[in-house]
Amino acid sequence: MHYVINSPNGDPEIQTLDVGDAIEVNGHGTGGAVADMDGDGQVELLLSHGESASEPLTMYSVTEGNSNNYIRIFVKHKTGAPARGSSVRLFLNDGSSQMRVIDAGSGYLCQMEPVAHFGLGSKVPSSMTIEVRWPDGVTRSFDVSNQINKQFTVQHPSVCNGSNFCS
Ligand SMILES: [Ca+2]
Repeated sequence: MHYVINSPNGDPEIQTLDVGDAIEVNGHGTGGAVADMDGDGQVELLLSHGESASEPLTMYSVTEGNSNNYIRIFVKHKTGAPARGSSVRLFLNDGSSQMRVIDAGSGYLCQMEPVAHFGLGSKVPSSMTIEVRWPDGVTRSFDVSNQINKQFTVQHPSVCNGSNFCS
């Protein structure tokens, strides 16, 4: 498993992560996905197995980084369903940004949760904004400065219901 960090010169750098117990060498076809299964703001790793065989799922929780900060954005389609295919860009007051696409399909035997999860590490930004772009091209920006370590929902503008993240 690999992850991306910002190197000291600001360029993205890919590093290998020791997955520990999650190295599973037995089983038929295997898929992997990450999702926050217990709502604590850290994603768990889910592995599916089996193809046509009956084999159990396995779930792994991480033991590091439980004091890291995060922000999670659940973008809804105008029908109320998860807005798969939407993009969410998070801008921090330090000038950095991150982008996530609400997963429309991950790969063989797996599907990620339809939430834009942004890990912030130890950062506590004094201000944050997001720009959401739905698959129909509608784009809106929101101030999310007070949403650190939370998950919140962004409604499609055509079905605003008075929520904070709807315009
Ligand atoms: Ca979790």
